[in-house]
Amino acid sequence: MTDYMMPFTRMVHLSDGTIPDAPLIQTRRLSDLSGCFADSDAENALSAANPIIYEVYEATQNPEVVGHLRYSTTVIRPGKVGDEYHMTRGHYHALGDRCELYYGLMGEGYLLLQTPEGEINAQRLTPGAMAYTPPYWGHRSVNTGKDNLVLLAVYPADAGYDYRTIADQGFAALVVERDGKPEIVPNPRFVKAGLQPE
Ligand code: M6P
Ligand code: ZN
Repeated sequence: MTDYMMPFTRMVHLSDGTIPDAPLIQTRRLSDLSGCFADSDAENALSAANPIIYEVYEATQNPEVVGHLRYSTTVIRPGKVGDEYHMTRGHYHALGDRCELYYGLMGEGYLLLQTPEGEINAQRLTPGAMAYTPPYWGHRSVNTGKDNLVLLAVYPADAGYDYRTIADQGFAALVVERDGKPEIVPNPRFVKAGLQPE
């Protein structure tokens, strides 16, 4: 007999992106993003304060199997480390052929994507923007605004996370402030897939 899972609804507070009855809330501080920002002196200067960079409100703990979806909101606080804007750690999916949809709720920024070979793509995130991460693209979101960047993410529940590749490679591009405006510039420390850092 079919074992029916019960339907459910979660409310997203449209004033701040929080999900009050989220079964899991993850808080990512600067120390959780150790080595992600390019300017290590700026990172060290902020290490005592260890600010919150973003929070993830997991709306489901659906089983991590094909057929299910998971969804969450991400709230990225405004700010920079050196001249690099606050961002998520970023990941590839453990099952590389799984995709993801982001829906911008508040604030402004970018969904920054890359292939393992280092092709970069940036999709602007604003309220109402639906940005699609196709299979095999690594992805991270970046807050370039003065307020929180809030987005809803929906993805196959069996996608999983590969953080290792980003930790080893870095991202091929950085989103930095230049003359008061965001610019996407090459990351000199990026390591292409299959190559060892010098
Ligand atoms: C989005 C989704 C989540 C992810 C979160 C933070 O909400 O992509 O799956 O966990 O962003 O990103 P990261 O896991 O890279 O820190
Ligand atoms: Zn993802």
